[in-house]
Amino acid sequence: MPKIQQFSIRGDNRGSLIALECGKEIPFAVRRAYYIFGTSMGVARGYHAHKALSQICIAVAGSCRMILDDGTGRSEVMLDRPDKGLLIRSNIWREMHDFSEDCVLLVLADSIYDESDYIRDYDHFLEFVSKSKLSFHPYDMDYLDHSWNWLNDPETKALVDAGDFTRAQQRAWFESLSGRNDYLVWGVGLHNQPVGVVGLKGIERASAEYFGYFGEKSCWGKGLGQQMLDFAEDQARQRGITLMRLRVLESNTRAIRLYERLGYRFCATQPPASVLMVKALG
Ligand code: T46
Repeated sequence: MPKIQQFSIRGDNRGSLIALECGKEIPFAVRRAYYIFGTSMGVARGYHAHKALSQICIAVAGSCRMILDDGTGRSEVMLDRPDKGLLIRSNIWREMHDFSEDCVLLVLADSIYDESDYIRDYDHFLEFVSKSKLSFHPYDMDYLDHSWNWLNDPETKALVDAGDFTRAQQRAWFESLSGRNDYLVWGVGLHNQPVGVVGLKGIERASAEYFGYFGEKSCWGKGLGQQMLDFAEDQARQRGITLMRLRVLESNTRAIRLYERLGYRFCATQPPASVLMVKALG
């Protein structure tokens, strides 16, 4: 579960230097930095999760032990080197222990401070993650039927920028899937109910285009989109894909904010109303 970013040390005979750039070593736009230091012996910190925040923690001096918990299991990471960054996404309970006297823990965050983003009670955290855990399934006839309804809703259709298609064309597309190696699609579920679709298209060699949407509007604005992207990126990495593209309507500012937060950068505009964003998968 813990994602460690290894940073390059640019050293010479005068000493060492580490440079961190957004979009390279830091997979999001940094909007805040803070550092924790002078922690008294035996004091533990943290004991909370974030609903949306992503952060990278670096022990630029000294060491501390981090415990991360995703609601299903715990893991530990010793942060004891300035060239090691620990990426902590949302919905992860964190605890910090065993601070060395000289520890300076630098934290780079993708948002400004917002107390309402904290979950400071462990039972509340467990409830929050279990309520909002998406599941991913083979795209079957049931999802095909749901997609028909979802993509015939004018609001969803406009947001997804889907063209017109008939039921027969949709069926022919579905039947073509098993023979294609440039296209992958999964159904997305919440509490065992179909709620959306996620996939990779235009797969060629090391690059692919991400697509995903929630057909069930009850899922909109709940901060669930990150799980779809995490899933698609994992699937892409497993297939040796190193460059992810995506297209989004310029007017879909909520989605653009999420993509930026997860490390996607504007690459080009796609007339009449879309933008192309890209991300190098680490
Ligand atoms: C996290 C871990 C790794 C602010 O006013 N602005 C800030 O940006 C932050 C981070 C904190 N504060 C205030 C809020 C509290 O009154 O500073 C005080 C200490 O914060 P907290 O008790 O949340 O500190 P930690 O060390 O338990 O947790 C911090 C971060 O809050 C948290 O996001 O992931 O470090």
